Amino acid sequence: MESNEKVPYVLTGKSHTAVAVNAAAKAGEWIKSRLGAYGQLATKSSEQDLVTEIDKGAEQMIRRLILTHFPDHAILGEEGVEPGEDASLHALRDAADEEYLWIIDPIDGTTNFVHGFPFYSVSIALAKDGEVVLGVIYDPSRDEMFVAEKNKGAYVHGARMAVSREEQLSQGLIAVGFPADPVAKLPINLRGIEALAPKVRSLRAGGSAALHLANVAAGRLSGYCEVGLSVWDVAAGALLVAESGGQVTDTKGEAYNLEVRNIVATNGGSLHTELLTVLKEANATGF
Ligand code: 2AM
Ligand code: CA
Repeated sequence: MESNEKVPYVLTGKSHTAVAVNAAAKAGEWIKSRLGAYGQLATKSSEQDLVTEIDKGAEQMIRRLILTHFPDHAILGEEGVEPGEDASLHALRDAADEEYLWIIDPIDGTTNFVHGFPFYSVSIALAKDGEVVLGVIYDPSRDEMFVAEKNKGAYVHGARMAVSREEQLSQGLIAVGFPADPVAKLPINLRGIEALAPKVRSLRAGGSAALHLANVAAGRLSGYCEVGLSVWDVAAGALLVAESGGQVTDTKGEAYNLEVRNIVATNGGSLHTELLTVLKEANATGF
């Protein structure tokens, strides 16, 4: 192989992890190749909630790859579910009895993808008996593959990841979000943003929940919080953060589970507690 030739993310064998990594890499490469050529743009639950043919095509691609290897597994994908909060919760509850449930977001950060802003990702998680055991997030723009297996740590480019070490919010770089629901969720997040801004080193809003979580896991962000997300936005990233030594809870401080929509993920410890307190005092937990 020539030294400048790209090494593809192809794992041999058909373990759950190999299939997830290969599916994320294949979908990610295709998505990136279609940047700026996404065809028709449609909206879902609101004017801010975008979907393209690339989202749907990528989900199909990932579904097919998974079912080729694991035909009896269940799949919950963003583009296979009706838009809206209740629909996604119902879909999750319908799948609650499945032993193996794959949870897919073919493009997390579709708005960025549409605008050509290079911060979007493919997110694939596998839950066994309702608990996430595998999380894979691929960032095509930076060609970074984030992989976590339950109790086996989290890796990027094959190197073990660890969360950052800031202990105080005042030293923290914290990511937040502007959710696609402008009526119910945006005002809650804005209260949190206003309360956090003067207390942190700085805030960032990249526009992909999954990539925020991957970057918390990699120690590049101290934490991330957002109210009103869906299971496919956070399932893989939650395991990445936990396996990197961080902490993932809802905005009340309860441990992460698949139904959590209001998320706080940090490097853990006192910074996590501080962030929860700020959100509570600002009436920005979403509960
Ligand atoms: P998406 O690009 O897959 O839609 C940005 O704040 C985050 O919110 C992104 O991760 C984005 O994911 C997610 N998001 C966008 N629309 C959403 C919706 N209707 N419900 C929940 N999350 C949404
Ligand atoms: Ca999506």
